[in-house]
Amino acid sequence: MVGSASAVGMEEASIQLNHLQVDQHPETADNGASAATKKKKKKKSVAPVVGTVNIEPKERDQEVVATSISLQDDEEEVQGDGAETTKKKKKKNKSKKKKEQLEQTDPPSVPVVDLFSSGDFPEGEIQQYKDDNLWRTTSEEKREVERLEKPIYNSLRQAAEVHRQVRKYIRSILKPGMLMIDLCETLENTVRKLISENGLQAGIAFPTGCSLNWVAAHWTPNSGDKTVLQYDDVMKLDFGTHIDGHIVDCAFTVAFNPMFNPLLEASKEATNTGIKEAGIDVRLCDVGAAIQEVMESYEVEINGKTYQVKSIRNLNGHSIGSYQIHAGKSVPIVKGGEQTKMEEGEFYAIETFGSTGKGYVREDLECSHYMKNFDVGHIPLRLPRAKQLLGTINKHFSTLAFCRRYLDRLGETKYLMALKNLSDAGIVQPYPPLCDVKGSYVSQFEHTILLRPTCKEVVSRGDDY
Ligand code: HZE
Ligand code: MN
Ligand code: MN
Repeated sequence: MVGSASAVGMEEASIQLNHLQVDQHPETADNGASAATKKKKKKKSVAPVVGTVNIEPKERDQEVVATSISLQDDEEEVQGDGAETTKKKKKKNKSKKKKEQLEQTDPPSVPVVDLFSSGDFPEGEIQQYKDDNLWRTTSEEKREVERLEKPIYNSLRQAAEVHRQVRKYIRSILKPGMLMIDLCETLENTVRKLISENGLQAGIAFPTGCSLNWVAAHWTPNSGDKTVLQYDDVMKLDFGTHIDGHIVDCAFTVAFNPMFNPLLEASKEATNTGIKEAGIDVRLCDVGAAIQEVMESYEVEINGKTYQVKSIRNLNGHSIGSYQIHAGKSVPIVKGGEQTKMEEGEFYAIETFGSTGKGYVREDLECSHYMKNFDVGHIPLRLPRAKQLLGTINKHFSTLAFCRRYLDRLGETKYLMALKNLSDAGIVQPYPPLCDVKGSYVSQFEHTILLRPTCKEVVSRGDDY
């Protein structure tokens, strides 16, 4: 689970990701420049807990709330006798330098490291393993293993907190009529700010999927695309964040027309079922069967025709490794899958796709997503353009996925032939859009979960989904 040499790429062999340390602590920053407002009270909230036995997670450090009222640093709100609210200068107390708590702005601009001064990010939803009679929860041996893994969990929790804050903001600005490319750039720039983007150590884990209608996955606009979001669209927003290669892969579906609600509910509940079913020594096929059962219990009426929602049989969840979005194990979303078992310490993306179409996807449309093949070693290249492009890919993405827009913003031009050469050489894999039949509608929900030794943690869980 550590950034391997192949994750960095052989051309950058001198860089040892797992030995690099980001030194970006909030305390070292001069904290003045931020436009953030300050508040006096810490708002505490607790992660939701499910399962037969409630295990109290530790309190979240603080919940971030965007406010419309901004107070100056040296002002506080005072309620007078009348109804009017006034602003009053506080006495500055230099001896009592109380650390005041930063809160998020609207639009969000405060890096999440600055919002959690302890350096500890909130735990996700904790679930007890099914049929576990608490022995894992209490085992001193298991708890010891977890203490060693704490820095990795914390990195994932930071990435997840960024995901929650970004999706909350994006939902608030989503409207029919928006250019898809503007939506993506706003989302991506918000991730960059909140995660304190820093080379390969913190940033976007893969391109913003915003696949529409019968396109299930892996569509993002290429530069110049004029697609506009419509009232009757069903959009899957699938975006990823990472800290030190620890990836959060998490997605939801947006529809403005409430006629699609049952389709969205189907995949939301199917994903929650997959999460509940997942566990150490659980067979992947059992997760798939449980998911399909729930998914296909839903019906949706679209323009007067009723559909039984289908699980898309050739899409699945997957294990996640460091700098590796798909680490090799697939979590089916229909019955009849593999008998392979989930194992302690693994990370998974649990995702399900519900469809009114065939329930089967094929590659179609112009490609936007690409990723280096994780297992490929150093391959000498003679074509100078391909060699140069590979240098850019290694430096900026390593084995993380990227899209054409990301190459454009780095100043790369006329790279399509070089990209084709890298793909023909087996170095880079294209990931084209995955489509069900034209005219159908697909919904998706996805969370990243940790199979911790003592419990299951739904790290990307929020109050939204
Ligand atoms: C990208 C990207 C986002 C996923 C993948 C995902 C992905 C990665 C299959 C994948 C399977 C086609 C790729 C992905 C992404 N999200 N599964 O969530 F470029 F921007 C790898 C694979 N492989 C076969 N073995 C090699 C890896 O998604 C499938 C749905
Ligand atoms: Mn995803
Ligand atoms: Mn995924």
